[in-house]
Amino acid sequence: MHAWPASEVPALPGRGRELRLHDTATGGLVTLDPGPVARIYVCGITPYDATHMGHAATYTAFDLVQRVWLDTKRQVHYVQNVTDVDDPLLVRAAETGIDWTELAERETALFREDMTALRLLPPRHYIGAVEAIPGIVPLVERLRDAGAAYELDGDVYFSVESDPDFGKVSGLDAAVMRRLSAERGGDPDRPGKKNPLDPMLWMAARDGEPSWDGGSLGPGRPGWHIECVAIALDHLGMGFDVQGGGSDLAFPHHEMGASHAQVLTGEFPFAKAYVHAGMVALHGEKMSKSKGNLVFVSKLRTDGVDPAAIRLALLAHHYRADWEWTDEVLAQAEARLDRWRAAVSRPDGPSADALVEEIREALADDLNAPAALAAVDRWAAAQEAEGGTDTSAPGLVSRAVDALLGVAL
Ligand code: 5CA
Ligand code: ZN
Repeated sequence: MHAWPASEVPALPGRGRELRLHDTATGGLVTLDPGPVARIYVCGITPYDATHMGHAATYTAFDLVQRVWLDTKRQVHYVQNVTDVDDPLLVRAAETGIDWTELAERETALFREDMTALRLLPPRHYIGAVEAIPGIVPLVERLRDAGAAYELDGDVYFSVESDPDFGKVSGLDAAVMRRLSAERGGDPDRPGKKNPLDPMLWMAARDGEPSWDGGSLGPGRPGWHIECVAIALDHLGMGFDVQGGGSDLAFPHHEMGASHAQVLTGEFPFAKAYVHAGMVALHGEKMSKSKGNLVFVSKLRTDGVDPAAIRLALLAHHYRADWEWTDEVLAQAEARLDRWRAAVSRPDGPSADALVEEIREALADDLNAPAALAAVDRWAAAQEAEGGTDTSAPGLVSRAVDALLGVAL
């Protein structure tokens, strides 16, 4: 699949700080130590509806990761998937009478436009589940042949007990895992499973549903977790730096993915850090396609909202916090954008060298975007109150806000 165009990332004087991120597996901050090429996998959308503010917030968090790394003069090898065949997509297609491939293509195209408008840097590899199937089948066969997977009425399940490190990503107890498995796409109550938590690797073809050649597995379609594992192993290999997504992916998705990969390769860990963004709510409930309480990026854009203001609204919240989208959040972001634009449109101003370092330090400290915004606010307030004589300052602020925060002033 093609991704979307990259916006320019201006180079800044000096060098950024090493990134510290909260890792779900260890429950604390880790200082990442990527090589010259940092490797990150961020779980992509299931394209059955448009991008909402929750998606946008999560992808913006991982965009900051890229920007901090780029500022340390590293390259970033970023991979993202599109779950372009899965139950929710097929259900929505059936409900609306739209062909499932058309629905997926339409919503993926809209996602690309939203990402471009929000200046989210594109992944180097943007891979659909369907195009990954030829790589998924041999992985499932290997797991089965190694005794780590078993068949149940033609479907193939992964045995969580085959991974001695199962449970280390989310650190949850079995009862919570079982509840989350039922809520998030698993089938803990299906009779005949060895362990209720075992996730499906390959689903045998169902009447009226799309299916693909599965070699010795028979025709069918892939399970959800193995999709991301196949794509990540193919493009990044084991031990990549960050696996990212919203907090609802910690279990079962990232837990199961890590287990699949660890059993397949005999290596540990799948990712060095598992990083999870908080959930954005609307009217007191998590924004979700299934509940339908959504604010869409594309709708705001159609209403004439500046994408830079949307981005500032997202950045005003720490990525790990759960927060609520309101009209007020957007209004505050629009006012901030106006203040910042006025401040950088003057020919001179207070020196901005310290500001650049403050933004760098804030973002390196577990992506503390609210602290970075507060630092820019202070510079803008000083500019408004007393101005300054540094003719390079407004340009430097524009470039820093663009390069590090992705906001075009
Ligand atoms: N295709 C899978 C990942 S492989 C999937 O979860 N797709 S999704 O469309 O449901 O979600 C895409 C990303 O947005 C995930 O990282 C998910 O955790 C995140 N997300 C979904 N809803 C919210 C929300 N309300 N707030 C924050 N992030 C969210
Ligand atoms: Zn995923």
